[in-house]
Amino acid sequence: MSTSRRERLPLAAAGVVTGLAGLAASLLAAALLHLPGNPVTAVASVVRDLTPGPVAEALIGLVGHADKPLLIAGTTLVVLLVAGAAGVLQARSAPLAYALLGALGVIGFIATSSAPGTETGGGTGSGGSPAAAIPVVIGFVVWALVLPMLVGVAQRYVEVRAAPSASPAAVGHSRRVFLERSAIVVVGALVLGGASRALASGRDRVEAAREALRLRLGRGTTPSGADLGVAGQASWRTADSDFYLIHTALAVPQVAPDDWSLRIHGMVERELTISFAELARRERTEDWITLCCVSNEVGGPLIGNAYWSGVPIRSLLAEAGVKDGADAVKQTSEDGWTCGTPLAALTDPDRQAMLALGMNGEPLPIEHGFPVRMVVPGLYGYVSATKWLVDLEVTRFDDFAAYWTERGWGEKGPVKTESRIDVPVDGEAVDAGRVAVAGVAWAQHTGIDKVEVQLDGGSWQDARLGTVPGVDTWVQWVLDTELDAGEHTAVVRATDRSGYTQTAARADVLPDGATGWHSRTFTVQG
Ligand SMILES: Nc1nc2c(c(=O)[nH]1)N[C@H]1C(S)=C(S)[C@@H](COP(=O)(O)O)O[C@H]1N2
Ligand SMILES: [Mo]
Repeated sequence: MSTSRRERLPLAAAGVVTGLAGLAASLLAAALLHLPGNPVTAVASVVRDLTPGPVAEALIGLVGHADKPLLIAGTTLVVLLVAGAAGVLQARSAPLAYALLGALGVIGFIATSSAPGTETGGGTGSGGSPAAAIPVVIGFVVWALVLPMLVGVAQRYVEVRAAPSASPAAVGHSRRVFLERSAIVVVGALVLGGASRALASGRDRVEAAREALRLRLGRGTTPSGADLGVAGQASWRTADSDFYLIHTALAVPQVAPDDWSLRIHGMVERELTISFAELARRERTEDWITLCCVSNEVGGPLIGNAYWSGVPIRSLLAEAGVKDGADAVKQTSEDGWTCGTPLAALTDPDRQAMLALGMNGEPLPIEHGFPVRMVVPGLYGYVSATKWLVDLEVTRFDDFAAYWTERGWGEKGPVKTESRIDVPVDGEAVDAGRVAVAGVAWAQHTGIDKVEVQLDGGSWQDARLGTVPGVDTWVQWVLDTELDAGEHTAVVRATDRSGYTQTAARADVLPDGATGWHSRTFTVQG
């Protein structure tokens, strides 16, 4: 049964209106979750990335700086057209309409999850980026709920109008019902859209405040010889955009410096409350420090090295006056996450534990804890690196449990000595001749003494180490070797400056960090 154009129009209109509602709902969800993008911008950026270079250049030549708004408008238009088609389809076959919507949802899902995202929830680390998919799912649900309702009244109107016996009053009534319902959905969509704009401007406001800060932060110069420059090896300094992200917050807290203050209390002589301006005026410390996550599997990516600038925690604790008997500092973030750090690690004059304001020469990126986070050399992030820090309580380990320790993770989290092979990657086919096996090794606050590589079960060979500025960072290593054609396996192990050589015994990340040797198997081409 084919529908005429006259019949299709109200159905398509119902579909488009429903599409608006779905889009508005997913924009609002994205804004509520403080995600960096939303399904529309994600799809638009995939379209941009898939557009062949010359075509993109020609288009940009044509429209100039309007390219981004046009891309987003174009993507929105396509989504609404598909939504209109789904409206027409819904009247004939609901499953087909949902399949069409579902396909659109899947595209949105793939686009959002391929955009650089955040690891949230689930353990202190690993896992996909579930938050990024939530807006797509919410948009889809709203769409799927509104569609049958609106198409139903549109269809009723079409039928009444087409019936030979219909009175003008009956036609008018069904039209009115259809228009009223559509208007309600449109108004709802506008309200949701407006709310999402308002929320997004909250993030923009904090971002603007961040960019307006003038903190005189050192960027740090990579020591010469630290970067061995092997292709595929993790760069010694981790760029902010490549730095792993771990937090339980689904919505990244948005804290403007002017609204921030830190309370230091508990077992202290004098309780302190410090504003951001006061903190920024204090004496600073800066250092290269490698941060890693206890959830990092052997060979995993949850580690990064940056130049951090901030205020020594030691000086603040001294000012507050720590009372006898305390052995821990409990931290609380703006979003209520908690962690506990051994007091000794924070008062140790040889350890640059800091309230960090800067990362690689810029104010902290919002998702890395803006405006203030903790950084403590030598400890896993979950027991030391509180982001969006607002509260420090001097206390005793016996008197509290922190977020992850309540969930079975170790109370104290000193970083375990580990090493990782970056190249060759597993299954890689490398050219015959000299092969560089290279990676990183770390034992923060102890330092790496030696890295050894074992090829095909042979003897351990010393790798060449990059230079490091101290004991708090990872070190790059490389072994240049000649290998015959065929399959090869490389294993790496590090020895730290306490003389400890990494154990081969595999331990799971739970409760206090993985152990074991990382290995890679690759092929040398004949
Ligand atoms: N507020 C808050 N701070 C937090 C966390 C968190 O969930 N919430 N996770 C911690 C963990 S487990 C790690 S490994 C580090 C990660 O810091 P990054 O996201 O800047 O790499 O932050 C720590 N600080
Ligand atoms: Mo972590």
